[in-house]
Amino acid sequence: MLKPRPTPTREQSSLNGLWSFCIDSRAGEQPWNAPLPGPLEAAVPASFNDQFIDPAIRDHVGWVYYQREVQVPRGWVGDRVLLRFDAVTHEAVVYADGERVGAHVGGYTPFDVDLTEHVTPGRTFRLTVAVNNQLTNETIPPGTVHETENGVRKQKYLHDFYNYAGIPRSVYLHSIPTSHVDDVTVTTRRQGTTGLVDYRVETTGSGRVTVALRDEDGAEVASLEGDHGTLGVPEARLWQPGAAYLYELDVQLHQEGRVVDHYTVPIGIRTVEVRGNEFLINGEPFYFKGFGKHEDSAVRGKGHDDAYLVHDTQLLEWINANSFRTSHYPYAEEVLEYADRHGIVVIDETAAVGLNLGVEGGLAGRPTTPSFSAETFNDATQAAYAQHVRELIARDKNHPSVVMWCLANEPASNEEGAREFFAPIVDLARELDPTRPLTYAVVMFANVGNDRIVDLFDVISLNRYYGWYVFSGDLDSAETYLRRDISSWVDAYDKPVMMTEYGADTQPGAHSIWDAPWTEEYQSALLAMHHRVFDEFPQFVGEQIWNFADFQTSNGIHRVEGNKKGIFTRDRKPKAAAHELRRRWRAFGDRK
Ligand code: GCB
Repeated sequence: MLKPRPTPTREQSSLNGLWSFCIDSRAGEQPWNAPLPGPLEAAVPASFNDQFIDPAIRDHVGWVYYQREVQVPRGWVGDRVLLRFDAVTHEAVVYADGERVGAHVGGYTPFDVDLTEHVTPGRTFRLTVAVNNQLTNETIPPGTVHETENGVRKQKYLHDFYNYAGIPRSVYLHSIPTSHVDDVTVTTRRQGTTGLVDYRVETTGSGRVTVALRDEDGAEVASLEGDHGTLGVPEARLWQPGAAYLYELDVQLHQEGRVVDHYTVPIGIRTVEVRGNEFLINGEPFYFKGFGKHEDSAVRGKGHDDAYLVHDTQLLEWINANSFRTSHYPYAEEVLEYADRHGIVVIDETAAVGLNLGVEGGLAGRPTTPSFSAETFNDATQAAYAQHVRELIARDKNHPSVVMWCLANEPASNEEGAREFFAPIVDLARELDPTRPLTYAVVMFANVGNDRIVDLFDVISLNRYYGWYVFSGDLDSAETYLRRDISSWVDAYDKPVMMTEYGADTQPGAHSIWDAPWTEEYQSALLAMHHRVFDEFPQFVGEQIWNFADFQTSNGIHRVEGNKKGIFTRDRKPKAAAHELRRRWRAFGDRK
């Protein structure tokens, strides 16, 4: 799925800004047939929840409506007119002047709605988007809705971040020519110092396809004719962690000697490979230093914000991190484009978080019902999951920053049915992208003895909370158990092992000279203990702390205004541990 981009044959107009807004109980019947009632407006892109002070809106469960007038540029006669939603969380139905023109399920991947037959260039139309924020056992991520004794609908979910919803990413009206480039897939290899760029172009409408590759100075370094082939780049500049280099693949579709469509894809020439217990980028061992993150900030919730993107990346550079995981869902595509340009390494995670009835809101419990069954996570859940993986890989396959897919966070990989549930998803991911390694984040109570799926994956990624949820305040015992746990994986598998989560909730300003949970000293001491242990294992390929910044969660007695495991506060101020990490990761240099 190609991101809309203005090119000589394509135009776009942003629909970001203020839209009329209304929740279903106040909207009346079929609100898409008329202007929405009431004075509310909501900003796009942003989650709607925290924009409003009314708790009935913030915690609303069900449908909400967004609406605005849209002007179709008069010059688009003869082109296809599309609407692009970069994300609508979690389900969308789209209406143009009251007519249903499209729908999509899945809150973190983009979709297009073709309006060509429904709108007229030069005229306006009323665009209404119905947005449903409900999670069920058949959505990704899953959840359940129930009604209180007082008749209030409540959304419950198993993941530990607030169920922000709405239109959190950009919306565009865009035009593409009738005959056009539908998709471009690029993979890269190396032969000595020559970079090989394998490409495949899909088109609608017949015609001649030409491709040209340009370097950062705009000089053409290779070109070919045909909808697939391999471009050779002598003395190729590689895309490297910390030293990005991007070429531009210029794709043109010609008919009768005329260029009818033109599209450009930034690409990086690099290889990724797992060999034994090493993770190799461009044939060199790579060690992940970084964080699990969230798309999360005050007021805008999960809304994408370029200023936070720039600032967060500055902080990653300041702290000497080289990577992050898009926990626990695909992030806005702008984030990956930025990582491509700035040499940041990304583990791209699906929204499959919470496929585990043994965990709730970050806490482990004892599952009363099996996670995988007809009533819980079933064939329909698996189908939604497969569709999500298809959409994620379609969107992100060409980003050089993405070096690995993380297919799930803390699934019930220890339960019966896990293998049947996940094996087809693993096969699908490998078929869609044979070039990138696969991993999933292993929950604390899935161990070498009871995990049923780890052999299907390439990298073992552990989420462990020694010193926090277990041995809280007892770092001595925590260290013993952590060492034993890592040893058990390292001994059992000839695969790279990394830590994708470890950390401690920390209230900035709380201090102690003893090992006291919640203090800044305790967070530092817990991390130092982990690092001591990691450094004993040559098979270890990375450390990603939970979390980059504090973030909002659902209510719970173990959460104080959300999860406080950030190394930075929610407004991105460093806690004491940030300075120590900065020193550790600076000293690391190119250790591996
Ligand atoms: C986890 C989850 C993460 C939580 C974290 C915690 O294992 O993967 O989403 O936020 O624990 O802090 O409890």
